[in-house]
Amino acid sequence: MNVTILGIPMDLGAGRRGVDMGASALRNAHLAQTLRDLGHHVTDLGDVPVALPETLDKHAASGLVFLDPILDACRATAERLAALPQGSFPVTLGGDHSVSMGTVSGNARRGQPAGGGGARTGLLWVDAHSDYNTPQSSPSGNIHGMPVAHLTGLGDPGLAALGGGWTLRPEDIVMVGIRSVDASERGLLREAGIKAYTMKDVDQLGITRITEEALERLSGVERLHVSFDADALDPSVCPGVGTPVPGGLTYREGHLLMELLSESGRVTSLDIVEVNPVLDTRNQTAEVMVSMAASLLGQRIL
Ligand code: B3U
Ligand code: MN
Ligand code: MN
Repeated sequence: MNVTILGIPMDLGAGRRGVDMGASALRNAHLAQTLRDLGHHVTDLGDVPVALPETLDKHAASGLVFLDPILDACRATAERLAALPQGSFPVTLGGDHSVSMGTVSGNARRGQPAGGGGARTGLLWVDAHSDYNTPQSSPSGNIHGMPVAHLTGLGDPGLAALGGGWTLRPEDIVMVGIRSVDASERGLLREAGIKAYTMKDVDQLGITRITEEALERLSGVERLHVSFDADALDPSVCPGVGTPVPGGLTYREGHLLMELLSESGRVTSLDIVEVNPVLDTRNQTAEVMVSMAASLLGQRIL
């Protein structure tokens, strides 16, 4: 496969500094070479330009923290991804999870005529958090807790317009690993009818059944994007994250999920986000996330 790596070194959407170094940490953990060793043709496009928080006024034009520079970075990300050749498999490296408003929109728009919206896209959101807050519901005001809501057209009109008129259908979203949802966010998720597998579901049903159900539910989509937040995995596996939540996916559950998705042959793009080297132990989180990408992209034991 032609794999294209693109970094978005942004921590403007997070409450803590440091995830801007995540893309660099993943490269340092030999992402490109690992994927080349699996037989892929890998091109690294480098990073999308992202403003440094030290150079910015937090609340420049509106009430949302760093809204304008986040919009700029997401727009630039979406444009780069939309312009890639059809059939390439983008691996996008965050950055905090607000980058996914750009990655999902750009991947949906690739190969579509200008102004033609986007391809019907399924989203597998692997995360401790559902990231379905709007600016109104958010208790923190951090935009990395809001990307999925904006992808479905809710929230700030500028962020919701990143798809250029295209939005994600709530029925095309499946979440896995969820164990932290804010009270008003829960209501929004219910209203939208988004399918979310919590850690309770993981314990009761197991990853195999969940993956099968998710793929069945998403059987009608043309493209399938996996957005993998490192905090979906247990903090003992991935300590380098800004908002760790106990009781996460084990190393084995994470790999099994990626292996089953790989076997399905359905996934067309991947995000790796929320890796925070400042909080990590000897780059462990980046190394684990590179191994997850390898499982998704065909690594087999035998
Ligand atoms: N739901 C909380 C916490 C949070 C969401 N995503 C992360 N943290 N990484 C919020 O701020 O919206
Ligand atoms: Mn997230
Ligand atoms: Mn998270």
